[in-house]
Amino acid sequence: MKLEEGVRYAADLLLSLPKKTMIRVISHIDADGIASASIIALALQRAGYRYHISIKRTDPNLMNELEKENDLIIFADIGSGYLREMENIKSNIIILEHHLSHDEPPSNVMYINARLYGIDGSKEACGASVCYAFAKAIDEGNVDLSQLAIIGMIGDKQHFEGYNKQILDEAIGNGYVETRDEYIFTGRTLKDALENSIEPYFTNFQNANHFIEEIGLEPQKNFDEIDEGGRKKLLSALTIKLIEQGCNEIEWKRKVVYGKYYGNLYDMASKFNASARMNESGVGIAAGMGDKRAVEKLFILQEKYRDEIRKEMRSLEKKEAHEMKKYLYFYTEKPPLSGVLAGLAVKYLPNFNKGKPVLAMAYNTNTIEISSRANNDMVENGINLGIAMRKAAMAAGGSGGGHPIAAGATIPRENEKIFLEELDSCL
Ligand SMILES: [Mn+2]
Repeated sequence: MKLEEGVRYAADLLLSLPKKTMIRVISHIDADGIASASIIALALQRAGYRYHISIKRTDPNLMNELEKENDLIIFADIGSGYLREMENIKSNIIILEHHLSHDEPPSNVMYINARLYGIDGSKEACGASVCYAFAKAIDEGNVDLSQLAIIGMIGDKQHFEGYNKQILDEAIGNGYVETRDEYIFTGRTLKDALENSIEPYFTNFQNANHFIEEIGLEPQKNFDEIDEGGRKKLLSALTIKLIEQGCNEIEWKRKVVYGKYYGNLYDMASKFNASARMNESGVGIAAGMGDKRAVEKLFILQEKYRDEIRKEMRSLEKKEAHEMKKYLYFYTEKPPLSGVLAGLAVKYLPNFNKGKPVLAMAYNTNTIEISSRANNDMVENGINLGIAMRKAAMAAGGSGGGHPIAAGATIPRENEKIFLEELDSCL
């Protein structure tokens, strides 16, 4: 069966309910989850249903917090980890997913996972891709929601391949998005671009004036005002700098996708992500649903979020990594930032770039939240963080999992040592 047929059944189940029925929607707390929730909300609204959305992190208590009585619950970009517990919920459930599952769905659950249809759920379809397929099964006219699906793909760092490519082509074909090749610094002064850049992250750039003047350019000039020769000089100096930082995946130009309603979709994905990390997912969803004021609020959230990341990165630059045989780790006091910090550290910080995955550990009252990140080379050499983190977390009385290149875990505080050692032998 194809994904399009799978979602057809799910759409039929929804449409069998009378209009105005309240549909419960649970989605994941990241950019893909917010894009997914926005797609579902718009599709339900257009079809005449009411809805109540909650954005959740994957937490062992997730199912306990759910009210028991519902006509229909839709899980979007989350749910694969709770199949067994769903048996105890007295309502029908539709799951729209792309994460790995280790269990079979019970009879009250319609489980639509891209992976069950021969699609690679880590690259070729995200939660929002599957939600988009569902929205189109509800109404063919929902093609404009392809823009949100693409925001989800970008948020989950997926590829425009397979099913995702199909959505992108459909979006372009219907005039909802267009792509342009752009320099990553387009539209900003050199000083701003270098000091505020997070992807890529430049070490020692609290003040970049000296670096810019040394190659004969003016810090206050806009990147677009510089002639081709000046740009070449700048980009080659920055390439050398990044190589010195240990980073070899450098892209100065990229294919930027612009959406008719949402502008630069990379930027919107980063805004959705910021709203999730700053605990303001509702603002992200409102923006996803087209609220102009929410878009303005998102801009402010994004600035705050980026400021926090830069602050943490500046202090990480000076920190010494704890080194194990197979990985490195550090402690952070910012649990919501742990994933992004680990990812930036493994990529851009010489003191953390040693050919091993990097973990960020954040203490909560009784638990430790752990995020781990690798790079493409490590994954090609057989590293699978999703499997290793899951095993090590279970050995430490916690839970965990994710993708080969990025995974997370939560464990009881007292079992930190067990976890660290178990992970060293799993990797
Ligand atoms: Mn996702």
